[in-house]
Amino acid sequence: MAIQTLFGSASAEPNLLEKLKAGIQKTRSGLVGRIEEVFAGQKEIDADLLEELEYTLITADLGVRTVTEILEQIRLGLDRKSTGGAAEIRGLIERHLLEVLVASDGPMKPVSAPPAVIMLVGINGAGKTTTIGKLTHRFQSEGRQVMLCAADTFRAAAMEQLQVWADRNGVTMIRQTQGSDPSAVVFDALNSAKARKADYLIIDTAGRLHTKENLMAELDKMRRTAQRVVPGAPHEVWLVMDATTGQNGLEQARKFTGAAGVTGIILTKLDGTAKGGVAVAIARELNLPIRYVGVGEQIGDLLPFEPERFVESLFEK
Ligand SMILES: Nc1nc2c(ncn2[C@@H]2O[C@H](COP(=O)(O)OP(=O)(O)OP(=O)(O)O)[C@@H](O)[C@H]2O)c(=O)[nH]1
Ligand SMILES: [Mg+2]
Repeated sequence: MAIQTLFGSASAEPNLLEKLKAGIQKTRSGLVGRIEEVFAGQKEIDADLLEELEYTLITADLGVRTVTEILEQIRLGLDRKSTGGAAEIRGLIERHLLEVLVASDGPMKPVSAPPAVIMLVGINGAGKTTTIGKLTHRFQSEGRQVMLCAADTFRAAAMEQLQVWADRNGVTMIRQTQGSDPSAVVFDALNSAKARKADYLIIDTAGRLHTKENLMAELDKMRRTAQRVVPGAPHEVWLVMDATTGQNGLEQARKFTGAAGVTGIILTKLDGTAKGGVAVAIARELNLPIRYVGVGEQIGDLLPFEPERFVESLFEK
């Protein structure tokens, strides 16, 4: 089993599927477990049962459009007598979720000359800084040299928090004093990363509300600064989204994708919610690939996302 990286594919850890299953256990029981319950003891698939099924899918936060399509397909199948039992309906749901996730998925554009510059953006507390700590660990285990850029110069203790992750991973972090212009830190860090021939430079940004236009413009300035030092940078801008916020996060996300040139999603805190189905709604509504999912607070709790593996980990017994 291989996983995709910005420098080509790498071999995945052998127990990736098991880790994913454990990480999304709440969603497994909240979605697939409840689908089983809907069918349990029912001999006939009638209107009541379909309504209950619809309710279950909606509560799992899959998104109304996807749920409506699934129900239409089931009804059509029943009319034509091509869909009969629980197993078939379950298979139909699984296939449809995969189809939706695949439609917004796509490979990362490989970076030909390092440093690969990745910027993480998102609202306050989504998990950006923690995710950078985990990404660093992951990239290092893929044999890459990583550097960090502390461009959250706003919040007190933000730089210290990132420094803890830098120390834990034994990597260099570029910082300035609190309150300095984030773009100036980006400029310094990119030059450093170039000089030291780092493979990755990961930029931590301050959490911000999508409604603050000056702060959104600041992200754009950081991108333009990066571009001046390393053509093509930032190669990836990942929007970090908290899965427990569910579909309420979609409106914020749309603003970020518009203002910050987001290229992919990292969905955090999947371990803490039964509404992990929101991955489907997010990928679909933003039409962006999900790159990683966060399944805990520890350094190893960030897993690469891949539609087939995700759906399999949800439905596999
Ligand atoms: N359970 C769980 N907790 C997580 C996950 N990712 C992050 N967290 C926790 O979420 C909290 C916020 O994480 P941060 O990394 O500080 O979030 P941030 O986006 O950098 O926050 P700001 O810099 O304030 O915008 C911390 O307590 C993390 O440990 C995850 O995948 N699962
Ligand atoms: Mg942070």
